[in-house]
Formats: sequence, structure tokens, C-alpha cells
Amino acid sequence: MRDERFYPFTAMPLPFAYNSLQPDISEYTMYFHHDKHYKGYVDKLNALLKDMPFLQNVPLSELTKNENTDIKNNAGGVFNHEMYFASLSPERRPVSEFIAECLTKNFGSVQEFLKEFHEAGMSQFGSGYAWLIKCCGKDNKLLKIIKTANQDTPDFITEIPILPVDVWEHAYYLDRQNRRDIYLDAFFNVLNWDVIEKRIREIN
Ligand code: MN3
Repeated sequence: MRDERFYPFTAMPLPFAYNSLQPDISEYTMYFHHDKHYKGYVDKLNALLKDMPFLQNVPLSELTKNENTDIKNNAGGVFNHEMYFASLSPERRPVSEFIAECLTKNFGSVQEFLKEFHEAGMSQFGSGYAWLIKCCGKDNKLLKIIKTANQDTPDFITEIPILPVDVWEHAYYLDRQNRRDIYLDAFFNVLNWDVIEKRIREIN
């Protein structure tokens, strides 16, 4: 999942109502997370690129690897949040047969995947993300769980992002205070498995 869009970036609207993930994620959290944190990254990235014409036609996924730390962090903030929000849904649909098969093949069972993903989210020290990724290269087509710090992204070459979970405190502190574990359980209730399936199929 690369992102080929380039400057100027437009904030993606939240694909569902702010209050529709309740009680798993509150309206208050979704509003601040989307309208303040995420939009802040979009605005900051545009402001930085305004004075850097040589980066204005560089695609977003490439900007997340830029040597300029401000560009890299803000581009990562845009990419990671868009993927995170698009991975959520108020529909609470169960996993499809396809997803169950993929997860069972790679992790032993759907439950085991959820357990390992939860552990990765819990053990990311400080701010960052846990990811389900698809490996390309020598581990071709394997699904794996990795962690990234701050707004770093998977490498897009050997690690193709499928599903991120944001474990920055702003993702849960208003609702759960220090209980990241409860947030991670609630996150599993509102996953958009259709989108996750589409991402896995697209890079087959
Ligand atoms: Mn966030």
C-alpha cells in the first residue's frame, strides 16, 4: 500500500460519524484524534512543503522516508492516520472466511493473531504503532506483526502495511487513561475487515 498522492495534501474526512464507534472509541476521542492531531499533520506537512518546491511532487510514501526529520514525521503522521481511520468501521462485522484463512495460516488462528497483535501494541515502548504487514522479498507473502516508533512507517519495500494500530496516548487517554490494554481490546471490535481483506488481496 504505497500512497502516490503529493503536495498539496487534503485532509481525508472521517469515513463514519465521530460518535459511531461508541462505546469502543468515544466521539470526543475521534474528534480530537481526527480534527486536531491528524489534521495538524496535514497542515504542518503542507506548510513545510510550501517552501520546498523540489519535494512538491514527491509521493507521500516516499516523503515518510525523507532525510529531513520534520518532513518524515509529518508525512508519516498523515499516512499512518489515514490508514488507521480507514481501518475502522462502526459495522462490527465478523472476519470473512478469507481473512480467517489468512490469519490461521500465518498465526495459527484468528484468536492467536489478535493475541499477538495486542501484545505488540502493549509492548511498543512510548508512542508508535503495531502493524500487520505483508512481507515481500525472501519471506514473500507472509503476514507478520511489526512495531514502529513515533510516526515511522513500514519500509514499503519488504514490508507492505495492511493494518496499523495507533498506540500514541492521544488515541486512548481521554477514554481509557493509562489502560492501553482496554483500548486495544475495543479497537478489535471496530475493525473494518472488508478494507483489510481488500488490502491483502491487492498485493497478492
Ligand atoms: Mn494518532
